[in-house]
Amino acid sequence: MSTKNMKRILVTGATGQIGSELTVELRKKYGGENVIAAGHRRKPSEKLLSTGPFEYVDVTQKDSVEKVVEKYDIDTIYHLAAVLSAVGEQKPQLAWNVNMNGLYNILEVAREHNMIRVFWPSSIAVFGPETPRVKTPQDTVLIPTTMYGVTKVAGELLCNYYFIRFGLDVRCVRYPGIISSETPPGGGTTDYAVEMFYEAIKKKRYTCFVREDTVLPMMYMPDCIKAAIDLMEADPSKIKHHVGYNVTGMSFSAGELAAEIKKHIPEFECEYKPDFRQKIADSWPMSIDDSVAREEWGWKPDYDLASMTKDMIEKLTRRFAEGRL
Ligand code: AKB
Repeated sequence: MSTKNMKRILVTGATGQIGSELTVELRKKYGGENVIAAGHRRKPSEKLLSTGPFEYVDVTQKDSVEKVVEKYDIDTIYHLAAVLSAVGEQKPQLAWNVNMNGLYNILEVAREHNMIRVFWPSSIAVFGPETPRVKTPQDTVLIPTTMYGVTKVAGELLCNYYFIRFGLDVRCVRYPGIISSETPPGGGTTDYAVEMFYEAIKKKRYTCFVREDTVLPMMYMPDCIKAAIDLMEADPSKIKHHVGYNVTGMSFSAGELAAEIKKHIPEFECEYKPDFRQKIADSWPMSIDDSVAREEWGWKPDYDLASMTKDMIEKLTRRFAEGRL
C-alpha cells in the first residue's frame, strides 16, 4: 500500500525522545491535522501543541486508545510509548505492563479497526550475552537478560503473529542508542551518549555511567526518523522480514565519543564511574549488521560519529545561548 492511503496517524509516546521529533516530521509530510500526538506523563512541548492535535492516552488501557482512534478515525499508528532498559531493570513489573499490555492493546485496536499499518520500535536489547557481539547478524540468538529486552523479543513475536494470523501490516526496526538534541531520552542505558553532549556544553565535564571502553551501536535522530518513515513507506512486496530489522548508524566507545567532543570543546573532561547500567551495556552488541534492511528497503544512514558530533554541538550551543537548555 502506498503512503497516499495513510491519512490519519496516531503517535503514542509523542512527548518522548523519538516521538517529539518524529511527530513534527510526520506533520510536515502528512499535514498537522492528520497526525495526532498522544502522550501520558511528560508535558507536551509548545512545538507539539502548536503543530497539530494532542491527546492524553494511557496505552495500558484499551479504551483510552480506542477513544482517540475513533475520535480521529486513525488508520496508521506509530506506537512509541515504552519503558526503557534502565528503568525497566528497576521496575520490571511496570516495564512488562507498559511494553507488553500497551503493545497488545495497540495491535488489538489496529486489528479491530482494520488499520493500514503499525510501526513499533524494537531495540538492540533483543540481543543478549550469547549473541555474537560484533556485526550482530539479522537472524541470531535472542536471549536477552533485561526485562526491557524480554518485552522487545516478546513484542517482535507478537507483531509477527498479528501479521501472519490477521494480516495486520506491522513493521519494526531494532533501534540502537539514539542521540538527539531536542528531547532528552529517559531511563535508557545508552542515555550517557546524549548526556555527555548536554553536560559538555553546560558544565564542560561529565561523569559517565559506563566504562570508557564500552562500545555500543548508535544512531543520530535524523537517521532514526528516516528509518521509521522509510520502512513505513516501503513497498510491501519488497519487505520480507517485516518485524525486527537490524539498523545502525555508527559504533563507538564512550571514550571515543568524549575525544570527538573534545575536538570541539577542548576544556571538556570526562570521568567514568560505571553503575548497574554497565551490566546491561555489556550484554548488548558492539556493532550491528544491517545489510538485510539495506537490501530489502534501501536503508542507509547519513551520519557518522564526526558529522553527528558537529551537528549536535552546533544545535546544543545555539539552544544554550538562547537559554533553552
Ligand atoms: C535503551 O538504552 O534502553 C534504549 C535502547 C537501546 O533501546 N536506548
